[in-house]
Amino acid sequence: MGAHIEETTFHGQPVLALQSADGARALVSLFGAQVLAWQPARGDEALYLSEEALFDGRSPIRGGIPVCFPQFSDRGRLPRHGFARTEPWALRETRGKERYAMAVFGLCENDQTLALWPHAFEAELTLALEGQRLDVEFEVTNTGHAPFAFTAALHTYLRVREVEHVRVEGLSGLMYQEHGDRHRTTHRDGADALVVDGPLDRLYTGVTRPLLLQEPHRNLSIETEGFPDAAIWNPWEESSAALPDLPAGGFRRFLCIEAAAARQRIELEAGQSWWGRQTLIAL
Ligand code: TA6
Repeated sequence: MGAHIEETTFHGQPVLALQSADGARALVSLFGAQVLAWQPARGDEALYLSEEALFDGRSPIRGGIPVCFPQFSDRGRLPRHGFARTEPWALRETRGKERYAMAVFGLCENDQTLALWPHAFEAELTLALEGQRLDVEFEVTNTGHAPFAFTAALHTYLRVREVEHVRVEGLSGLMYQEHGDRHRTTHRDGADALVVDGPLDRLYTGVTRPLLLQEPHRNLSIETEGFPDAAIWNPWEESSAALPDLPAGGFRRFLCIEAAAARQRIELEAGQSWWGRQTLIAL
């Protein structure tokens, strides 16, 4: 039996439901080409999706893997995280004959994006699902006649039972900046592992090793290619109050570990492409 891929709806929004031959499952909204859910072949749902998430086809969806492009966070004049997560993407290709399930989504400039960011581009998000592994690739091509620069991230909400019982290994010795630090002071992470016991909003740079999310009952590895940075975010109690699409206590159920190209803007000449990948493996 091969994989199974089906266009359907979720909270009234068009989504693609994928299942690999070995039973791994994922759900991707065409709005934002956003992975909303991923369940490996063996194990529980691995992504957090807020019970209060909005599915109005305009607002960002709180959870899963939002695509941040052409701007990460508030590092520029565009709306936070850019416009990719609030644009309808096109389903370009699906592949389900093999054991894995794969889908490609595409977005290019339109009147809305040109009004915000005057550049012609082609963005592609490719998702591949099999076994314990979810691969998400993001490619940007400059289809215009002049160079442009952008920042980007896959803003992954990893579902956890209790964020205070989580450890993240792989960040030790790396440099990071705290979001909101106007001076953008750079710190070195001296801890053996990152633990979450308060609001956390950091951008780590030079992330070349896989990261390991550890919980008492399971581990999950996060590997990237092409993304030099990693953003780590949990709003904790204080900032959660300002997020109406996050239920009370919801901050305890996720940690965002985001593959990012954010510290340095990526510059593309006309016709050039950039590519990055985030791979999640449920161990
Ligand atoms: O990735 C961290 C971050 O930039 C935080 O500063 C916080 O704003 C978070 O993203 C969520 O942003 P959102 O626009 O989805 O509420």
